Amino acid sequence: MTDLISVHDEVADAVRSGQAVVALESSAVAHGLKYPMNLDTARDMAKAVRAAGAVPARVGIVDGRFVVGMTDEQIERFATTPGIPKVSTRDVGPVIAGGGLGATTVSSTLLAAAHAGIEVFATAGIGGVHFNAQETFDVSPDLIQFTRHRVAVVCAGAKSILDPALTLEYLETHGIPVVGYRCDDFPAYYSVSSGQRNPRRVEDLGDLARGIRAHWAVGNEGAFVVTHPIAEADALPSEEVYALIHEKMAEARREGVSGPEVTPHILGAVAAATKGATAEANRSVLLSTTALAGEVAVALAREAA
Ligand code: PSU
Ligand code: MN
Repeated sequence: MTDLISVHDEVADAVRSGQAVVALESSAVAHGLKYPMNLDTARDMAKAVRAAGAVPARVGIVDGRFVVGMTDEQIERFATTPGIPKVSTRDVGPVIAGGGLGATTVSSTLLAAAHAGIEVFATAGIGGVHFNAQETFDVSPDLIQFTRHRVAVVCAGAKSILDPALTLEYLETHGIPVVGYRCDDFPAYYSVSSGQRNPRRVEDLGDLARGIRAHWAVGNEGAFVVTHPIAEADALPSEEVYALIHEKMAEARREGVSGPEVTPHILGAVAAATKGATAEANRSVLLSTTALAGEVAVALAREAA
């Protein structure tokens, strides 16, 4: 196992001594934003985690090893190498065995984070239940992975290309709490609201941390989702974004885009159509969720299990 997963010393030491650590995915670097914005943003995310008093741990598959706590050089390689495969839970074994690079999604990042003992993870928007999943069965493995690990997931809701109501139903079914940090509405990634409400809201980080600890202390195994929206000033108007997304989804269906291609394809099409406005929003929300995740990790470390 240790041959296959390598945990950076700083991360391993922090976990061992009960310090705050935040895991981050590498799909956002390899696929989410273009160079050089992806690299700048990745660096700023690490700074935001550190500014909150926590240690960042970027996860990716590097030369056939699952790395928890990528170095700046490794992150730069991810930001500049074209065609790194998107690796979700099902892909991890074969990609490691193949010896190459793999950009981990939320689902596979959680696997490595759990192995390293990291309790907090941040992303802009989680994967979820896709629109029309009744026909396509397209439910992100992110949600399934949430049922397997004790990890607090800090995010601005689900990606805007997903059905927020069905995503919340799925999370409820699997006993995954969704708590808005100082917000009523379940956010929508680029937009402040998805039109759905968070099932619960909390005002205070200490209360949030105690709620997370209690959820796990009574025997729950799964994730605990904390939502916080994009800053109002950087948000895109949700009606326009949803209209554009539905247009791009219909185009993608006609072109036969399916499976793991759906998410990067639609996000890319929307970014192109908005001339980068969604990329700017994506950057903003990556930074704000990461900063909050640092604070959540610190609060959680204070409320030791
Ligand atoms: N951002 C992108 N493309 C992606 C992702 C993010 O521009 O592919 C990844 C995220 O890491 C998320 C995953 O976990 O997509 C969800 O993909 P799917 O809907 O295929 O499960
Ligand atoms: Mn899918």
